[in-house]
Amino acid sequence: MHTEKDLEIREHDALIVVDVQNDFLPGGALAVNDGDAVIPVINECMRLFTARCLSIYATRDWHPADHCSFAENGGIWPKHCVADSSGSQFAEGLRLPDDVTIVNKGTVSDKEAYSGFQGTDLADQLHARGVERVIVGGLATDYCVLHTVNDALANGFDVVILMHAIRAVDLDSGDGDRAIESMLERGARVHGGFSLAD
Ligand code: VGL
Ligand code: ZN
Repeated sequence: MHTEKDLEIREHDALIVVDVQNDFLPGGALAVNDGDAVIPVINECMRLFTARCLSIYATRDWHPADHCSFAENGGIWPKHCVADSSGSQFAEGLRLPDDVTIVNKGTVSDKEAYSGFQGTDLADQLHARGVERVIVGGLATDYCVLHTVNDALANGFDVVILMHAIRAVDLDSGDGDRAIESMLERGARVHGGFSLAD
């Protein structure tokens, strides 16, 4: 569904890898079903970006231990991605390049921040590097991918979502599909695979 021909990666593209952290993987505190399936797809995409000297950003959920999103503090989520904990580390199999830019979010106790743009300088960094289009993959489709994509669009970037590089929490079944529909309605595009432009 929605899958178009392979994406051609080009100049002025940047890759945003959203929250591929242990707590969102099978066995983690807020495990996303099949979440580890995104890793090889994102690794391949990172390889192509690196070969082209294009920027790669990796967001991570980086919460204080008393974060408001945790059930023990009245929020809706189990305690997850506490800064520097093992659950907050990037997935072991994720092959981030040495020059990746890491973006921490959700770092303030009383503020939820699903988007990599919220409370960060990600938009400024992308604009400063002349980025026009962002390619997005990671976890989870219905929360941090959704909000990151919406903010990227609101900040004037074209957005491509890598369908094979996202997975949903699906607290209510269909949440992930509805998130994809709403991102498309706002102007995001979807691709199944990718290739290098000549
Ligand atoms: C996320 C729920 C809570 C996400 C982060 O990365 O999608 N979801 N915190
Ligand atoms: Zn969180």
